[in-house]
Amino acid sequence: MLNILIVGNGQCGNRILDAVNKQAFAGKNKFSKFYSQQKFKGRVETIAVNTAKNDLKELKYTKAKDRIHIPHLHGVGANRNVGKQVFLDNKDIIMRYIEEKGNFDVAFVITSASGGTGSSFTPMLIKELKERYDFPVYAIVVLPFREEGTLYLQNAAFSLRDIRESGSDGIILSDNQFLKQLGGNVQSAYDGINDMIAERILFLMDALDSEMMMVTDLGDFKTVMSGGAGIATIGFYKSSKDVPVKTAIQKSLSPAGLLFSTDVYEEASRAMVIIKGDKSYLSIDDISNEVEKLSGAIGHVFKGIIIRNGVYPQVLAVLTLESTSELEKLYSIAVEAIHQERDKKTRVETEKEIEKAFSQINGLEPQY
Ligand SMILES: Nc1nc2c(ncn2[C@@H]2O[C@H](COP(=O)(O)OP(=O)(O)OP(=O)(O)O)[C@@H](O)[C@H]2O)c(=O)[nH]1
Ligand SMILES: [Mg+2]
Repeated sequence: MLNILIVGNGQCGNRILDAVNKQAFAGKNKFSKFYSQQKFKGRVETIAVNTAKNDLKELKYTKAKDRIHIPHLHGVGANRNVGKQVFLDNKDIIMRYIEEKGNFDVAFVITSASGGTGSSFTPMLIKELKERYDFPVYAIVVLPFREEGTLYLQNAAFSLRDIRESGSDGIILSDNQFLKQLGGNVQSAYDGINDMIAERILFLMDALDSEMMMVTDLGDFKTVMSGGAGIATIGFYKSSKDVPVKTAIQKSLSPAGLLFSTDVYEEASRAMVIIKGDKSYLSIDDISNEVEKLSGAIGHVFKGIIIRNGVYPQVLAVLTLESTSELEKLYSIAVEAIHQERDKKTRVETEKEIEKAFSQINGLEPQY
């Protein structure tokens, strides 16, 4: 049985955490969150951290005692420098809170890369966790829509670098832009994306903590995540009818199954593929063939099988990447954004001219 810590930082992190709690409580009655056991097999502690009280209030499935409000007016307004200072000022409160939650075998920290609070708290929190504890810490990071503006783009570029340098054991990427096709308006797109990420996190926890026919465990996950460039993503497919398991595996690795744009066969470095379902749907030969295709292309692939009676085939694929052309593209847009902001700043400085203009009326009063 694993002890798992999941922290959601900032609005995006909070909301994905809430989606995890929602799905973990699914099927229980509506008051279950107040007293009943979670559906997780291991012990899972979830903590939502935010500077904005309203973001925390909006959560529906995360217990009030699992929310940490760091008072700072209304968030940090996408300013990561402010966010870093606020974290430092409140580090002891946050770390004490985690300490009191007991021992853990693994932690996940969820955040957007582009806001202010989550993207600045996350690398600093991971650094603290790594200094104090021995367990691995993984970041689950949401990339912005590319048209969200220059500040978000530059935050994404710097925060990803900070998270990578924080000592984190790996970064799992999910990309709002890539997943945009999912929903109509922004809110329903967010909800859809959050549910997708939550479903994968729960599947992963199940896979690391199950009595499986063919086993993958935390050790395998660590090995996968340590491969490649420290960047990973997750593929998933859940069939609603009896599709051949081979097709389900292929779909989990196809663009429609992934959280982030990559050509798995070109860019992946290591993988863990977990198949869940009723025994009658899971042909071991087909599974082996399909997994061998992947390992032939990329290297090592861990394979796990979870038998669940009456369940149609479901596949989760954790993939670490050794290169990513999509991230390179994001960084070149971010660089443009940084230049744009810098130019604007120098323009604003030359606008001190305006002060000069104003100074001409110093000492004068309007005459009527
Ligand atoms: N997938 C997903 N993305 C979200 C959600 N909420 C916000 N985002 C994305 O997150 C980024 C903004 O970051 P937030 O998490 O809102 O910012 P924050 O950490 O609260 O920081 P401040 O508000 O600046 O203090 C944008 O790129 C949004 O598109 C959500 O519920 N789901
Ligand atoms: Mg916020």
